[in-house]
Amino acid sequence: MTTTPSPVTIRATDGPGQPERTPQLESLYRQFESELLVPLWAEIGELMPAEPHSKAVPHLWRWRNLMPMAEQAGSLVPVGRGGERRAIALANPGLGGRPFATPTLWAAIQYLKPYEDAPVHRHSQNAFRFVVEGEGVWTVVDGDPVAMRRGDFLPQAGWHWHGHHNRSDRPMAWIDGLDIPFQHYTDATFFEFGTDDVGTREAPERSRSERLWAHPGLRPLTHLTPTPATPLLAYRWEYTDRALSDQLALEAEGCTATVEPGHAAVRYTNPTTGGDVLPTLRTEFHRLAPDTATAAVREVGSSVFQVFDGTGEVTVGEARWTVERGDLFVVPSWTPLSLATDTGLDLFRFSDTPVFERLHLDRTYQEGPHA
Ligand code: GTQ
Ligand code: FE2
Repeated sequence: MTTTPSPVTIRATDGPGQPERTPQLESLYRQFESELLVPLWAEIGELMPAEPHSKAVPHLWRWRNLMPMAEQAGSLVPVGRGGERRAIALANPGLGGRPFATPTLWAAIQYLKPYEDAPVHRHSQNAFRFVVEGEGVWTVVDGDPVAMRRGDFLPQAGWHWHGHHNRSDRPMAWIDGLDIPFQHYTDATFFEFGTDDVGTREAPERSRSERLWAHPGLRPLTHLTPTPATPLLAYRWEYTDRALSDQLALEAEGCTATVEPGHAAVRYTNPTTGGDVLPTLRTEFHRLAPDTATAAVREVGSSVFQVFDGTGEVTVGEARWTVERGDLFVVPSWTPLSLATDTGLDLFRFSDTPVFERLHLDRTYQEGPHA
């Protein structure tokens, strides 16, 4: 008779509070294994550490390496029903080869050739696009065509129909952020196919969502009920850029406007609540003035950054990189992050912080000033 090996392996460990390793103990452990039981004392160090030790590691992906591969995918890989998107995900080296940038976040480069369509679908995952270069693609969300251009942030809440359409004679690449790993690990994922064609060839300058919602401080009286995700489908670069340059100018005039000297920052928000744009994702834009260094900060939860402009030095835990336009890097939970720049540095950031805040598991720790 063959016995199926137990998926449980108990490692005997030494140390305070650990049992003496006798043959009787080994025999008890084999009984535990065959009955699918695991004692806390063998796992406590990993399961209940004093503070988070992420399996994800700090990592940097260079835009100048990603783009040529996205272009090659453009000539080798069709975009259509089944594969759905020509999207290439960042796989954190600490996460076992899964296409996950962090335990909760998906980050991918997506590429569409001239006049290509990515078919309509919807899913429970929350998503957004951020554009570091190029233009010409309209993302069509529930039939509303939204132009994508450099610097624009385009959120798209879960369970809304969406497809993408390249209206131009040039290819375009951008990044996608989604909560795919979070919904995967928690078994919360739903998905549905829509039409193969994005349906509309309209390419309006302004989407219907912007005409309704993109007026600062003005709420349409027809839409006074708060919604869990933002109804605004495009946060345009001209507003983000001006908000950040105004913060730095106000700081120079002696007003409190920056998070620390030379460090301007904005959060993209849902105009119906003032909270985060998407239930699971926080998105921000940070601008460091020339010759600025930030204090090291640790936070519960993970982030992905993309350099939008400028150059700088990024330190994440033990890792340190010199970064430039388009580069993407990961900050795992509770790993200190500090930034420094001579030239000035513009950074887009997304994180899973809303999940932790909602569950009252959020913590932040600011270390001393950056040396
Ligand atoms: O553009 O709809 O990177 O559904 C991953 C899943 C992009 C998208 C991704 C998606 C999309
Ligand atoms: Fe999608």
